[in-house]
This record gives sequence, structure tokens and C-alpha cells, in this order.
Amino acid sequence: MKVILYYPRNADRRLSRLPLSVLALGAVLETKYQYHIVDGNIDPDPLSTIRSLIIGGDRDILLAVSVMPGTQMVNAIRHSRQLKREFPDLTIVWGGYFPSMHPESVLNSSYVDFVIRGQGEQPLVALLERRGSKSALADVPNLSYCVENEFIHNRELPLFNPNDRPLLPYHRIDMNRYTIRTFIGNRTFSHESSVGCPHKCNFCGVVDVFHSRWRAETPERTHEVVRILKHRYGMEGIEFHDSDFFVSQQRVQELSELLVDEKIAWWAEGRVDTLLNYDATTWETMKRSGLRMIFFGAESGMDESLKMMDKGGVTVEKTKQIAALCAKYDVQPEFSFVMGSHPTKTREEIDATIRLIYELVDINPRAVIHPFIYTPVPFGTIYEKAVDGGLAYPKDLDGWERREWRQYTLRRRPHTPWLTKSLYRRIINFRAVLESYRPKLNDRPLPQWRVFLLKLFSSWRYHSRFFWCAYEVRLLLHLLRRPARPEGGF
Ligand code: B12
Ligand code: SF4
Repeated sequence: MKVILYYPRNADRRLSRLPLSVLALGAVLETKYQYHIVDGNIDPDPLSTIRSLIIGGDRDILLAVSVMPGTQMVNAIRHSRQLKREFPDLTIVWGGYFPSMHPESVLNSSYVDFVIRGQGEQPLVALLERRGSKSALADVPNLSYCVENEFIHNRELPLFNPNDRPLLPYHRIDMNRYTIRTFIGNRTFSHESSVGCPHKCNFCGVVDVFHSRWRAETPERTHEVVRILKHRYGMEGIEFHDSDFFVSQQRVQELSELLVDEKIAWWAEGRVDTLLNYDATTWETMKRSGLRMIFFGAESGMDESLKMMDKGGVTVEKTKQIAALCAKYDVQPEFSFVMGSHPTKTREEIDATIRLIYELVDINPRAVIHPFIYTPVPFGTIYEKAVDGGLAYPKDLDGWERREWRQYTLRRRPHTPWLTKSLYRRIINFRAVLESYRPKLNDRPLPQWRVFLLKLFSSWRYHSRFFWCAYEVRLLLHLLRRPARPEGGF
């Protein structure tokens, strides 16, 4: 039996991050099964590579596809459909955020046999062990499948301890293809040092998939990974791709102490309220250990909206405080917003968020701003209001492949009934002016002349806060800018 772990393309090929999900799955297959990793971010023709692995092998093959929303979902749909057509006996299983949130619409499509929800390591091994017998499928945890038009969703396992996972099998991929240049180093890699998130923000996919659970590697284990990446693969910087890296101050303090001597730079995502509670010693140790940037979910400039989103202790005031604290320790903050979340006071919320963004960049001129559009995930009060107003997800993958839903998964068309066309335009016009006047800290910086032109044309709008009909700025951005994040897209 052979397993093909497929990571469909989801990013600009020149900015490929490590495909951590399939590496994590490979780690538990390593000594038990024959397997191959195919990464669409590196391989220009993954479909042909998969075909040759199927044709050249013993035909008893499981294709395990990792699917996050967006471009990856679309490539996963197209390639799974095509491969099932060519090889009807091929077993296809999907895992990752998209199928975990929408298992039934995935299974409604004739080309995906199984979905594994949430963490995949143990369930995938269990599926491989029991695959021969239909009755044994009931014992495969986290598995969703369809029997005679009825969906079956097996029980979910408690979170798997990341310290029990064997180290990632980096030797299975060409690590040189993943040494990207970012703002934190010439050879930047990524790692996830903790799984899930203990919080319950009701617009966040992590809650729907990990149900407010969180488990972390020990500082020693993460340090070991850093040492491998640094000494074996020449790493200079690391992005910790944890959903919430800073949950435990003690863990971060101990890890930072271990990292001081490694002389690397690092980046991670955290919460405003958590980091405000960190003491000065930890901030200083983090800085000494190479912390360069923290990505915060600020979400909104309106406290009422933050409450509706269940953001816990995050408030507008605290977001301003953290911007100042980051300036004090010379750590660059990134603030992400999801504009347009309030179902009734939508315009007020958007304008309050715009005002907060102006204040944040005054407090900390190095702040990087990511203004996304609020896009519901399938649970929580705001989602329910959107459903009452007409939001209805597609019933199958052919529906998800349609442009309007592709755009939804990329958070570009939220399908929230309260976001009228004119409010939507207000957000994108504001965003264009902001991004032109204050270019984001891109992974690949723009040449100076482009920055100059963008600033020149957007300056009066930025200062007068006049965003209406900013077509000239949007056109210029379209012509001159490279994508700020390595997302590719449609
Ligand atoms: C790194 C990252 C990216 C990188 C991807 C880098 C790469 N290697 O290509 C980039 C920047 C490209 C990216 C982009 C986007 N991302 Co992103 N990303 C992440 C992040 C931070 C880490 C993902 C990761 O590697 N995790 C580590 C691995 C080990 O965990 P995992 O992927 O969950 O895999 C486990 C399970 O899910 C499961 N599993 C996964 N695949 C499979 C397959 C099988 C067969 C099985 C059995 C199991 C299984 O088992 C794995 C091991 O336990 C996550 C947040 C997070 N911490 O997970 C967000 C996250 C996945 N991204 C998200 C989003 C929304 C996006 C974007 C759509 C955002 C946007 N519009 O800007 C884009 C889409 C891009 C595109 N064009 O398609 C959301 C998804 C939630 C949702 N709403 O559905 C997340 C959760 C962030 C968030 N909190 O909202 N992202
Ligand atoms: S803190 Fe961040 S990762 Fe955790 S639930 Fe809230 S938005 Fe999601």
C-alpha cells in the first residue's frame, strides 16, 4: 500500500513555505508505509507527478490531499476530480481546514471518498489499517464518510500531543527550494510549535476545527527543531505558524532563553490581551532571542463588534496600548482587521476601524496593517445572522468551485447581507489608499520608484481621508504592486 501526500498549490511558487501539514502526516507514516510528498507550490505539474506515481506503482494507493480554503481548495477540487476520472479505484481522502469545516459538501461530490476532520496523524494511520473492511471504518476517529446517502461523522479524538509526533521528515523534500527571503532573514523556514488555540472567537476557522483546545511542544522540543533547521539547513529566520504562539508566558520565556544563543530572527502570531500581560523580563528576553515581529488579530475599531466576535479581553484601547508597547521594545507589530462585521451598525464599524488604523500608525509608525473583510465561518451568532439574511453555502464542491465562492474562501466576497455594494467599495477603496501610501512590509520589497509613484498618487487621499471612487489608486496598485502576502489567488 502506498500513500501520496498531496499539498496543492496555495502560494506564489517563489515564496513557498514548508508544507507543514503533509510533513506532519509523513512523520507518522515514516516507518510504517511507503509514501511520497507532492507539493504543488514546488512541482510545476503535480498532476503528472501523481499520475506517474500511480501508474508506476502497485495501484493500491491512497491519495491524501491537504486543503485549506482559497486557491488550494480550487486546485484540490480540480485535481481530485480529474484523477478520480482517470483512476476510478483510487481512494481519495481530504483533510485540513476546508474539509474539516464543510465535510458534507466535500462528500457530496463523487470524487472524494473520505474526510478526516481536525488533526490527521492518528486518524490517517487508523484509516490505512482498517481500509479493507467497511465495517471497521466506524472505528476510525475523526473520519467522515457517506454510506447509502447518509453522512457518518465518527467521534473526534482529544488533541494529539505534538511532543509525541516524530520529528518532521525534512529529508523527504528538497529543503533548498523552501529557503525563502523574508523580512526576518534570507533563509526563512516555518514551524508550528503548538496546535489549536484556547480562545473562541466566533469568526475563526481554528475554533471550528480545534474546538478551543490547545497543546504545545515543550521549549526543549521546539529548540531542537530550531537547531536542526539552523545547523542542517542553514536557517536564519523562523516564522512560528502557530495560531496562538504566546498562550503560555512560561513556555515563551523558557524558549526565548534557549533561542538567545542561536542568533536567529523570529516571527509569531499572538493576542493583544495576552501580550499586554507579559512582564518586562519576558519582553526583554524575547527581544534578545531575535523576536522581530508579532502578528495581532485586532479585528475591529469598535468594542461592540469585538464583543459580538467573542474576542475575549481584546479591546480597542488595549490594541493601542500594545502598539505602544511594541514600539518600546522595538518589535514590529502587524495588525489584522476583519472589517464589516457588525450586522446593523456596519458603516459605523467600518469607520471606527479606519479611525483606529490611523491612530495605530500614529502611535507606532512601523505598524503593518492588514485590512481583510469580515467573512463568517459556519458557527456563532454573526454567522447565524448572515444565514437569516440569506447566506447559504454550496452543497457540493462544484458549487465551491464557482467564482463567487472562491472569492468567499479568499475573504474577498463575504456574502454577508449587511455589506452593501457601497460599503464594500468603501473598504476596498480605503484599503487601496492605505496600501499605496503605506506599502506593506512585503516579502519582496518594491523598487523605490514604484513606492514613490504609489505614494505620490495616494497622498492627498490618505491625508484628507477621502476614499470615494479611488479608481486611479486601485489601477496604479494593480499595475505596480506585487502581492503583499504570498497567497496567489484568482
Ligand atoms: C501558513 C499558513 C498559510 C500560508 C500557507 C503556507 C504554505 N505552506 O503553503 C499562506 C500564507 C499561503 C496562507 C494563505 C491563506 N490562509 Co492560511 N494559514 C497558515 C497557518 C498559519 C498555518 C498552516 C499550517 O501549516 N499549519 C501547521 C499544520 C501542521 O497544521 P494543519 O495545516 O492544520 O494540518 C493538520 C490538520 O489540519 C490535518 N490535515 C491537514 N491536511 C490534511 C490532509 C489529510 C489527508 C489529512 C488526513 C489531515 C490533514 O492534519 C494536519 C496535522 O495535524 C494557518 C493557521 C494554523 N496555525 O494552522 C492559517 C490558516 C489555515 N489560513 C487561513 C486562511 C483563511 C488563509 C487564506 C484564505 C487567507 C487570505 N485570504 O488571505 C489564504 C489562502 C491562500 C490561497 N491562495 O489559497 C485560515 C483558514 C481558516 C478558515 N477560515 O477556513 C487559517 C486557519 C488562519 C486563521 N486563523 O484564520 N496560509
Ligand atoms: S485568538 Fe486568533 S486563532 Fe485563536 S480563536 Fe481567536 S482569532 Fe482564532
